[in-house]
Amino acid sequence: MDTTGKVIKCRAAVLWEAHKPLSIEEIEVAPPKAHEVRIKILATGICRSDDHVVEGAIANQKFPVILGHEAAGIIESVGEGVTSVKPGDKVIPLFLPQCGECRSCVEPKSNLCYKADIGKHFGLMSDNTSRFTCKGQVVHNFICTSTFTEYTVVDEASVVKIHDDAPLDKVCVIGCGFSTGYGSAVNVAKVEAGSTCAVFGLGGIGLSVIIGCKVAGASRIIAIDVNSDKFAKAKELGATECINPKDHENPIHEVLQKMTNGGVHYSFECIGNTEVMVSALRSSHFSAGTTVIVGVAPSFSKVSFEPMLVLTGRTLKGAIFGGYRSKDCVPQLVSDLMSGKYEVDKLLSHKLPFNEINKGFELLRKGESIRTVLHF
Ligand code: CND
Ligand code: ZN
Ligand code: ZN
Repeated sequence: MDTTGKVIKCRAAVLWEAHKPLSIEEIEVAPPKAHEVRIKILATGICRSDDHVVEGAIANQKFPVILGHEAAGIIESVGEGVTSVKPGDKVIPLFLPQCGECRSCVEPKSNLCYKADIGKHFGLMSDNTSRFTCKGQVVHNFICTSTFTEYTVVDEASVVKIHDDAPLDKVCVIGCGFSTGYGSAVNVAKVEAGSTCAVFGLGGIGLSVIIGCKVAGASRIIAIDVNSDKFAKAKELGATECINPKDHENPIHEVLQKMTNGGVHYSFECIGNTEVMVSALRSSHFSAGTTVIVGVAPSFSKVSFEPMLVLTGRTLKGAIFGGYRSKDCVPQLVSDLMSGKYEVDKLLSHKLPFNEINKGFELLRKGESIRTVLHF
């Protein structure tokens, strides 16, 4: 049946308010307006950033909302003026858009397109309306994507065509976890061969940082987590040593300083914990070290440290989506995965039917899963 131009009724996981489970509902998805596309989502992963909204850590998110920002699917229909994709194309939705026209998109050093909703959480399309309704109520979107639904509508700047043969249940992780972590190592830190790295937090993001450090040729990759169950996988992916701060009396930065004779070259915070951000900074060499903040800390939280820590020459930086310009880079990341440059299988720990989405969140909270991929 041709659904072009029609409202589609389908299943979606609606979060009516923070601190509640997601609720599987029938929603209506309006057709795409000009420069928008409607996507049939076929696989979507659960990332900690989705859970931050459920936990209420992202304070300004508008409700009700359809979460999800790591996915792959097929274009169902396109709005007027859309030229980069057509119905039937395999695509990845981009939580970090690339409009190609704004100040960031024309600045060679930036990747944070002005169309991005990160930190703003307006949760609406560019005409300030939503394409989702449920029980007569407007439902907001989440960081330009909303993938916990059978169908979603996104701006053309927030979608990119990928290889026709791409395995969607794998490449969905390129929509966030893999690219964010891998890019933080290779683009943001620019890890060099022979260097020493420390990765704090071994979820989907931290493990992807490890993959990036290994591809870059780091000689030591020290993996840190309070959950030692995460160590086996970290080692399989390239960690050379694993440490649990709970096993040490001294602060973790002192342990790392000692282990590395004065600090690591690169440290990465992949948790979203402001104290660990400072530990990561203290773990790096006082003059040659670089620390990358990858984790998302709760809204309004503050990081505090003595300026001397950076005055001596350390670099502190952060990035969204691994510093990648999403439209330019995602198709290549998919092709590199298909040609075996890296593999993501170890990140995809669980697979669940969409209706069991709350179980997927539970697995993440209990530290049992890396990525749960939901299928429809
Ligand atoms: P996930 O929860 O899977 O992993 C976090 C890991 O940190 C777990 O293994 C925890 O056991 C561990 N941990 C928790 N507290 C500590 C601690 N004090 N010391 C050491 N280890 C600890 O999360 P994820 O990998 O899906 O996401 C990680 C962060 O990245 C999270 O904050 C998420 O919101 C953020 C993120 C950033 C971006 C971006 O573009 N920068 C995109 N998506 C997610
Ligand atoms: Zn994410
Ligand atoms: Zn832009």
